[in-house]
Amino acid sequence: REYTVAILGATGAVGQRLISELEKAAIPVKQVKLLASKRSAGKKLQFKGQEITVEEAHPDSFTGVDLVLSSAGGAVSKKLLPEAVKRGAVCVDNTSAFRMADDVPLIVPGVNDDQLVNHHGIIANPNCSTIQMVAALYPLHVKWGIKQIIVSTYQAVSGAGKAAWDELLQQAQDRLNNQEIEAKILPTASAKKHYPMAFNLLPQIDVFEDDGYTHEEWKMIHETKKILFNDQDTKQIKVTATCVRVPVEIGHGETVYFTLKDQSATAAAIKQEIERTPGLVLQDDPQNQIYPQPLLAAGKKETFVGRIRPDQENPGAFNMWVVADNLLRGAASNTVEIAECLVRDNLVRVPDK
Ligand code: A2P
Ligand code: 11C
Repeated sequence: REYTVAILGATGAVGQRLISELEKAAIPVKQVKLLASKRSAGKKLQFKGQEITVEEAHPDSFTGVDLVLSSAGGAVSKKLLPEAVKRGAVCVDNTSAFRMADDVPLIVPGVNDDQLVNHHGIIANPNCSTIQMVAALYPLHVKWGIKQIIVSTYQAVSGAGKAAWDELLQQAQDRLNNQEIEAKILPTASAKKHYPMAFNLLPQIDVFEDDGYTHEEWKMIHETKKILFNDQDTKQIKVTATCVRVPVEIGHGETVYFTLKDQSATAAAIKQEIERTPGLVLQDDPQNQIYPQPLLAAGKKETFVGRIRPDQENPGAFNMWVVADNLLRGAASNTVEIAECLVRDNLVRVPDK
């Protein structure tokens, strides 16, 4: 079987990578449709050396489409993906629009792709900072059982989209030219106030919830529980997060403190598990200053793990440092890998209600 694939948000930071990941994917592609907003209609992009004209996305764009890979923001997904499903397309969505819905599997391939069989037309790709943490913790969870996670993130600006990324570069240039810095987008476009990102740190990603946590922190907590525990007895695992935006272009970093149920784990055994898990790369040699860095992870699909060490005070507790390309591992590669699993398992079909 060959598939007609639509990429929704094809002109965005993630959308461009969806195109290049689909080019390399184990998916027989019959035709590709590139969809974006009215602003981009008529723009030409390439797929496997062939020129394709970007079209404005509307419900009928999905007629005849088998598979949608979407990354055009939550509001666009909410409006258009149910229309795509109505027209028979299976959608892998990179936004937060449907992630916590009961009938929507939230998938990290290699961790819980066995859940794909339960889909009803929409499959959600988790938040980028959740994916890399869950990918690194999963083999440890299988072997020793995770009890608690305390994570702090150092997140690149590209996570906030192309316009935010451009804003950082402009601010850095203006600062070096001794010109005034303008802040219009970060920490998040919908916020009342905007602050400079260049040469600064912003402890706000997305909007604040009433409890004082940001929505990004909320996502890390709840998505992690849904993925690792499939919503069953999520009280078994405690997760808390602090998310910080840093002036890095690509690559989220995370310090992850975790405690294990089985106290027989050692740092050496944890390193061995990381090393033998496909998709994870161990970079952990302090004597030779080997550790993961965003500049080294950018452009790669793997999750990089290092600085693994036991807590000196609490038995069964460890610290580690996890880095991944947020646009690839945290978004486009994960989405395309989900699509590959759907093709592999013959699940590119919308089940009858
Ligand atoms: P466009 O380039 O035409 O604005 P990013 O996350 O990098 O900001 O990218 C967002 C993506 O979502 C872009 O491809 C953008 O297209 C697309 N997009 C934004 N609004 C809409 C919309 N109303 N309908 C379809 N695509 C949209
Ligand atoms: C960021 N993690 O770095 C966000 C971007 O829920 O898919 C991804 C938002 C999401 O700003």
